[in-house]
Amino acid sequence: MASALRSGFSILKYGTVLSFAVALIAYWCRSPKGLDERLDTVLSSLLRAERKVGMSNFARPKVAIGFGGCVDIIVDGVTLLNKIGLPPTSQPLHHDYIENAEQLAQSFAYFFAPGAASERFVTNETLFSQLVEASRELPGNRWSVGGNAPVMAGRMAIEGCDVLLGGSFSPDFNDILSQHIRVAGNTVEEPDIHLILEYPSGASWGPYTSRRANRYIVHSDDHNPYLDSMDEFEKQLKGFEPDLLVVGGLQMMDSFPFKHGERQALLNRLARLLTSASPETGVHFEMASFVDEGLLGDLLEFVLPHADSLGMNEQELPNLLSLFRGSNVTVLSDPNPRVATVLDQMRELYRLVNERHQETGAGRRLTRLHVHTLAFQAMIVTKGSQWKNTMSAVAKASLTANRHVCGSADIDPSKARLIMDESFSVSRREGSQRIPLQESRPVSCWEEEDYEICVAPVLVCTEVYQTAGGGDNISAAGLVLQI
Ligand SMILES: *[C@@H]1O[C@H](CO)[C@@H](O)[C@H](O)[C@H]1NC(C)=O
Ligand SMILES: *[C@@H]1O[C@H](CO)[C@@H](O)[C@H](O)[C@H]1NC(C)=O
Ligand SMILES: CC(=O)N[C@H]1CO[C@H](CO)[C@@H](O)[C@@H]1O
Repeated sequence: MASALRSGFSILKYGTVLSFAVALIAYWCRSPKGLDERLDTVLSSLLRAERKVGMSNFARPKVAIGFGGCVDIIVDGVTLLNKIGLPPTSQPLHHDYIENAEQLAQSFAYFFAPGAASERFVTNETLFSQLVEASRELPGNRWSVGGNAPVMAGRMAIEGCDVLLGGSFSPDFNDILSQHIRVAGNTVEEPDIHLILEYPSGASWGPYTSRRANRYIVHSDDHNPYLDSMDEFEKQLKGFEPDLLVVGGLQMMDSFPFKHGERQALLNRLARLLTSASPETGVHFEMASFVDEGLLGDLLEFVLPHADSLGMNEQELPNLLSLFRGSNVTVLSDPNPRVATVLDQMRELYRLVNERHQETGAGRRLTRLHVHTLAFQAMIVTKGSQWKNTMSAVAKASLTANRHVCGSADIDPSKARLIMDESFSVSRREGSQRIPLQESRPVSCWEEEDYEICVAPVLVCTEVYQTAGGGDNISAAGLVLQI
């Protein structure tokens, strides 16, 4: 595995060549004339908003991030399925986990057509090894450091933070991490591998055409589900005194065949760790693609109550909300929701989480909720809470979405388009106010009840380099300006 890893990282260098190749197959969409100017203004205004708050040059904020990490192999999803000779299924179907090739085809088809992000555990190791082998041989594959925690850690380090990263990595993995990242965890010989099946908007697989660019992820982890870096992380956390503690990567526990009581025991320990965090340390939990109701129940009990801040995408928001309402998980939601719909869901989630907090009197109050979607970024921040610079943070999150997906720190307006409408309604309730999208002031912020809401349009990247890891980069970028 280690030698493969090395050759894999040499492939990383060809990333630019590759992004060009990916660009060619990506769905090409130029803004009609007239909109170009509007886009330029939105871009320069977002950049101005981002620059408004610089990071202090004196003290680097300290951020502790757990858990886990992996090696990502990124391939074109349809090319991979064709390579292993998996024919398109006639029956798109949701499966909580994947036991065989047919279920893989059904599950992929289910998310591919709407273009919804998804991540599934593969119980069949033979199948998973076959997929990994096939991906290795696929021309144009890329390898990179993956997992929510390392990606967020990387982004935070680039943005000027000192990071304590809880995860167990192989020695060559440690070598390529930023000098501003200190690892707390065990050394493992064979890192867990995640297979990222990317697809551009308009890609087709048999009868299915994807409505937007996204990815379908499969993994068969041995280390990550056990949060095996937690001990070491907890030890080092004491002396580190972070400004922010971030928890992510818990979806690796989803549908994993734990022994009875094992998962609860792990999450109970995590809850104790979170409880022991100083009140001055903000706690952020990054949601993910969860379908395991047992695990979700545990998260609501052991993790959510200890977070001041939550980050999630347009799939994860309705899922979490549904659980709070006492209903089942929602496996698939609209991948292109309207602003009003998302804001209503955010208000309700914010209210329900804080009502529960009041009832139980335990844990922390939720004071920050960040939702990233393809078309826009939205954030709720409680007035008078510790989170600063909400407007700039939302602008930065929006810019990061383009930078990540296009794979370039410099934003090229010819590779971007605005898909948010020219104005949006603040709620689906009748008679709600409409807010125009002003090019020269693209981030709209206003106050309601005890919180502020900010919404920023995303300059949606039209030449997709990579969607996987987007949420992590975006969430981390937003947080950096707020601590
Ligand atoms: C696991 O996958 C292999 C390879 O696709 C297949 O031959 C086998 O039947 C699968 N096992 C189960 C239990 O489905
Ligand atoms: C919710 O899940 C349960 C158990 O999986 C199932 O029996 C029930 O039909 C589901 N309800 C809805 C509304 O989907
Ligand atoms: C594609 C992209 O820009 N992703 C970035 C996400 O953040 C990591 C740091 O963890 C960068 O290395 C990636 O370039």
